[in-house]
Amino acid sequence: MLVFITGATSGIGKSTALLFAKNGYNLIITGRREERLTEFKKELQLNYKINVTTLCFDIRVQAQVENAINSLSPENKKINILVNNAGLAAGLSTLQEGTISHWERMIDTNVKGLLYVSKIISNLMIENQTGHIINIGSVAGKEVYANGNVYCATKHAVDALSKAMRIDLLLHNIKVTAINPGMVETEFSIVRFDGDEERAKKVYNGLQPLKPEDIAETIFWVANRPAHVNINDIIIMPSAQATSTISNRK
Ligand code: NDP
Ligand code: 8X3
Repeated sequence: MLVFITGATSGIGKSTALLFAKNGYNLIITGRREERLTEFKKELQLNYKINVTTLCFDIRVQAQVENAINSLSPENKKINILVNNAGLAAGLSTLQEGTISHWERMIDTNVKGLLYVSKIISNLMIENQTGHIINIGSVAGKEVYANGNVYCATKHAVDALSKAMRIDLLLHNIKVTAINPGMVETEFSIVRFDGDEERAKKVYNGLQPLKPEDIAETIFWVANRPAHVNINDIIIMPSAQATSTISNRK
């Protein structure tokens, strides 16, 4: 079995790659940070008897996505599971005070990047008439919170695209699942606040957020349901978080 994971250099994507590796799946791991990909590949191949291929590309650039996936060997094009995980939030402010470059980064990564990857890989899956696409959405794709405007819009788009893909790929025996986490402690908030680690830490003050491993386990469980079962949609939250903005902080 072969799993293609976008954004495997950190956080949820990295934990997911590790869990699939531990269970003997071959991997294609992607991201922009080549050094991290190379190190991670070495670690995985040393510890588990699997094949790992790295693809370094910026998901926002369609030509890079296309060239990277087209460069795969015929064997590596037989992808069983695609985890559309690469994504980010940039900034947290009202729309009227928003930064246009932040908006473009989020839309280009979370929506357009996911589309570029999904188009090519769904066509590879169609050739084999089997596959499973797992999209990482967010609770921000289910509700809107103050100052979350464009990030929430991109994750609402992922929610809509997951539903659309499920319909479009139905006749090709390709499952589509959306997993929508609440707060997960990864590099997410550091990226959102442009590297401000102090501000990022405060997001999780007084509560236990999800760990990336929690999402990896959910992805792995979803991917291992029997052929006749599909999990359409999951919202997974820390026990201390009821909605995007209502949390039980000590
Ligand atoms: P991290 O910042 O830890 O990881 C993000 C991953 O996405 C990195 O591997 C990064 O790789 C990759 N990525 C970002 N931009 C690009 C790009 N332009 N091209 C290629 N790869 C890119 O965050 P998380 O693990 O938390 O985020 C993973 C997903 O989970 C995202 O879609 C996020 O929106 C979603 N999510 C996160 C939540 C959270 O609270 N953490 C909650 C709900 C959803 P590199 O920088 O090497 O390119
Ligand atoms: C990440 C969770 O609440 O920061 O998608 O939007 S949140």
